[in-house]
Amino acid sequence: MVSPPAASIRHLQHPMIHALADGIEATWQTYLGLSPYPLPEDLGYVEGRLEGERLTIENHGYQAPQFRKLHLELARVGDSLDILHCVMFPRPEYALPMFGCDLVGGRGQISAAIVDLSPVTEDLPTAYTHAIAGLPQRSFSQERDLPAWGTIFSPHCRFIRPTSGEEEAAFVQLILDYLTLHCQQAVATEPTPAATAAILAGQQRYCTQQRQNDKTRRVLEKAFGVDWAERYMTTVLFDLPQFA
Ligand code: BLA
Repeated sequence: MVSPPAASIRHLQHPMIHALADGIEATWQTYLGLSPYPLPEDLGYVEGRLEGERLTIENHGYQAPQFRKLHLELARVGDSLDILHCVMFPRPEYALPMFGCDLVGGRGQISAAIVDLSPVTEDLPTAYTHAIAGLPQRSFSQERDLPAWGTIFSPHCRFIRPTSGEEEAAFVQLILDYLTLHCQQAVATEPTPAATAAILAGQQRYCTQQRQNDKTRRVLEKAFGVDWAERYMTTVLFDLPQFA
């Protein structure tokens, strides 16, 4: 068991972000054997300034037998921008997709809510597509288009702008459904060491594409500078194992 920190910026964030952060951690605790993941020492909790506003970043890192790194990041720019970012990096002996989600919003409105189980080798395992097909159908009034770098995402990727508290709650549930089935599949998966090189290449491709998200990069560059943003994106947000 890993206890949540006593104080967390989620208490100040948009309620959708607070609810999802709690739900992600509860799901991890329920299904996975967690231990702490050491983040680069100076990057666990970070404060900077973005156009006169304070940018606060709070990182939570865990690992599990099937996962090299479970990363939940909460960030807040003044009172105007709230962010939740979560990526689960499987150990490279496990042929598992990448779970990723991002919530971005400000001033009471979430503008971007995205979740995917992204394949790293060919298509998603059939057990995943069956499990996803069994989930409740959910529709949202504002679907958003993926950016050009989003070639890594699966056909099951959902990207919306929620338009009501009901849609916010439904999207949190959709994300937790994807997360739950991923944890259930992962603990039932045997490692395949022979596939390690192909899996690592797929994770590398995922990270290369994600690092092209200029919207994320711009927020980090404005607050911390170009070099810091590059280091943060390559060592904390989208890193690979040291031996890769
Ligand atoms: C969009 N991400 C954004 C936006 C901002 C950030 C400001 C624009 C919001 C909007 O278009 O409404 C910022 N996101 C951040 C920052 C961090 C962050 C600063 O996570 C971390 C410090 N992004 C991810 C992951 C996915 C992802 C894991 O980190 C998907 C699995 C997707 N974010 C994503 C996408 C967009 C986005 C697809 C829209 C990009 C676009 O429309 O160009």
